[in-house]
Amino acid sequence: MGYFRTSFIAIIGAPNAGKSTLVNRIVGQKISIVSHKVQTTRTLVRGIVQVGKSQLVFIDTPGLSKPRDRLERAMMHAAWAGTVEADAIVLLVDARFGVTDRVIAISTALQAKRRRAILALNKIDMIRPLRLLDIAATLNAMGDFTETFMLSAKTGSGVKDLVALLVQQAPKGPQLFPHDALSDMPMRLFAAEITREKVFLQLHKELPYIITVRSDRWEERDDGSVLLHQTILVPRENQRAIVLGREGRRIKSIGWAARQELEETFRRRVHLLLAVNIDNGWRDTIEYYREWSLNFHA
Ligand SMILES: Nc1nc2c(ncn2[C@@H]2O[C@H](COP(=O)(O)OP(=O)(O)OP(=O)(O)O)[C@@H](O)[C@H]2O)c(=O)[nH]1
Ligand SMILES: [Mg+2]
Repeated sequence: MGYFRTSFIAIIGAPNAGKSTLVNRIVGQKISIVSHKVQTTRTLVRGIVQVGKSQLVFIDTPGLSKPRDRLERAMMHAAWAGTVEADAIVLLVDARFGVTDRVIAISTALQAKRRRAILALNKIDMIRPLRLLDIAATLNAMGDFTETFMLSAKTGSGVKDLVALLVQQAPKGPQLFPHDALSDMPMRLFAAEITREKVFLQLHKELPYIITVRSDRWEERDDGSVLLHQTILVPRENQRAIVLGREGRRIKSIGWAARQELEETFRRRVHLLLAVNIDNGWRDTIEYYREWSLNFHA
């Protein structure tokens, strides 16, 4: 009675287009962190949904822009690598900004790689319908898109239609993940991502970019709770002081927000111990790249 179908779908686009929001929306649970700042996503994050006998694996990717250093180079490399393992590509565009140079560059790069993509205009809750038609027409005249969708990852409007098409187009294939799997990211790494998201939400300017978060210890306790030790790494002493805040208020607030979400995500009590250490070299340390499955030599 019908074959099993499996499809890998890469969601690509400029930073801040709403890629992670879309993947979370489709999966029905947060598996990839989101913020209002660009370059929140640092590596490939896979979100899984099963619809009947089709399993769709969505690959959330770092936003495509011009890399300025090793980490960003590795991020861009990962994003394009995500399209190589994908059966389908969705180019997600922030409709508020329309046809930007960044979007043109991505569309051109897709053509150079001879990959056709589905075009999805996002954030339609924020923009007039007429403007959308304009953007869709301009992009379709320029790039090679198989379909165009207009949606809002935030409200969910239009998302079902995109998923329905992807199910319909999924190629025959084996079931690769359990039917109820949501993501393939290890718990410790996702736990670090949750805290990193709070850093993105609560710290400003360049701070979120020069910081990383590491889960050092994950200890299961007899009472069912988890003791989690994490370290926030910052390059310099004065930045450490900012992360700590006056009388430790900032770090307390970051820790509080992270713990709330960790408890919700893992459905158990979490004791979170957050340290802030100085490490000037994490951006050039191969271990971090390995942990995130990023290519240090990209
Ligand atoms: N109004 C509105 N906001 C949205 C929508 N989708 C995403 N956002 C917001 O856009 C911002 C960026 O969302 P992300 O999902 O982090 O974007 P991203 O493309 O993953 O960004 P990077 O990982 O940095 O490349 C967040 O503040 C989201 O809440 C949408 O459909 N409507
Ligand atoms: Mg993202």
